[in-house]
Amino acid sequence: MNDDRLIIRGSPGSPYTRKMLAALRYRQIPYRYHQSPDPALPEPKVRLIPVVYLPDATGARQPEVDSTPIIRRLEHDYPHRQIIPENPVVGLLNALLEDYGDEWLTKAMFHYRWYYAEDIELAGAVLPHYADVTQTDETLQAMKQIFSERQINRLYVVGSNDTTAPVIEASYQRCLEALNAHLKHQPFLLGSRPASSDFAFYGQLTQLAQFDPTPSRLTRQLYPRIHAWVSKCEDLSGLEPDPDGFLTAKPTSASLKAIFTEVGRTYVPVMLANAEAVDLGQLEVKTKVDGLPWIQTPFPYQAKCLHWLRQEYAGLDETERDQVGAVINGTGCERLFLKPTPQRVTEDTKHGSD
Ligand SMILES: N[C@@H](CCC(=O)N[C@@H](CS)C(=O)NCC(=O)O)C(=O)O
Repeated sequence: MNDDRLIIRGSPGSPYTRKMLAALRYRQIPYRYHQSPDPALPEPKVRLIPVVYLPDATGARQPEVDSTPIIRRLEHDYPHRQIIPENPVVGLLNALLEDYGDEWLTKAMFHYRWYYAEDIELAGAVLPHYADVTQTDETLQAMKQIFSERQINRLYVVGSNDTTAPVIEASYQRCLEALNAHLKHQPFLLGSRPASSDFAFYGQLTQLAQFDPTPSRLTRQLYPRIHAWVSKCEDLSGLEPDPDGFLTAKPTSASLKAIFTEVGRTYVPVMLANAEAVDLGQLEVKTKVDGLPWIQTPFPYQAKCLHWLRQEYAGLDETERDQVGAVINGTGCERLFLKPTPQRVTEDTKHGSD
């Protein structure tokens, strides 16, 4: 039998896998979910999950990693129930929020999981089972040790350290506050239907709000609405989207602006400082976030993300830029687009976030 369902390989503990799966479910795209490698399928060049196997020009399945471009390719291949708003202004706002979810919220996710003893203990105990629940207790115990040590040693990748811990944690809490206030008015970030940015937030929050003890306790206690939102977003296959469900080009809601204010306060200075450090070949990113020091190893993939966002902004006409400005001016996000300097774009990709 010819099975042309899409194949996705990933793991329940991977926020980007959860992002991709939820997007596929909402989009009603038939898929097969593999939770371990299939020797019959090629491995991607960059060893990340999720891996989505997409047909090339000859119909052969090719492994692709990186949820953001994969989502855009699927918009083209399956033109129903789309999650990239057609309006270029709302599209840009969505791209920015998606990137914040993928590249900033993931710092909180990885930080909480591998920084505190209680969280390390749970992740270390549970995650190795995802490869195979029938492994012996001895093997699982050995995996716990190896995997935890490896991940703790990689905290530097997302910029989690003793200096940045207070910034990351305060930012997670403010993000929840802003999201909670926004969800009082509308079910999704950009209207009454979900966009790719919702799935980006959802992916990270499957772990932060529902798995890792420290951040999930906080989320459950203070923001039950967000806990529920995450559960609802898991399977939106039955939601009938209103064709006009995305915000119009002039989204004016104060609660949306508050989310962008949070983005501008944390993600923006770090993305700008990181891109500059990558561009200048520096060994350290050093900046201030919210008046507090931020130090991390440069992350070339995130410089590439900034480049993509600037490219999208550069494609807007004058009126559209003014409309974007009406939402983001004064939030700090406008700084991303002040000086579209050419970036040195490298071929690496990000890694290390589950
Ligand atoms: N930008 C990628 C990020 C994917 C990513 O970082 N995946 C993590 C798991 S959530 C990973 O595979 N890390 C490498 C590892 O754990 O070995 C995406 O959006 O898909």
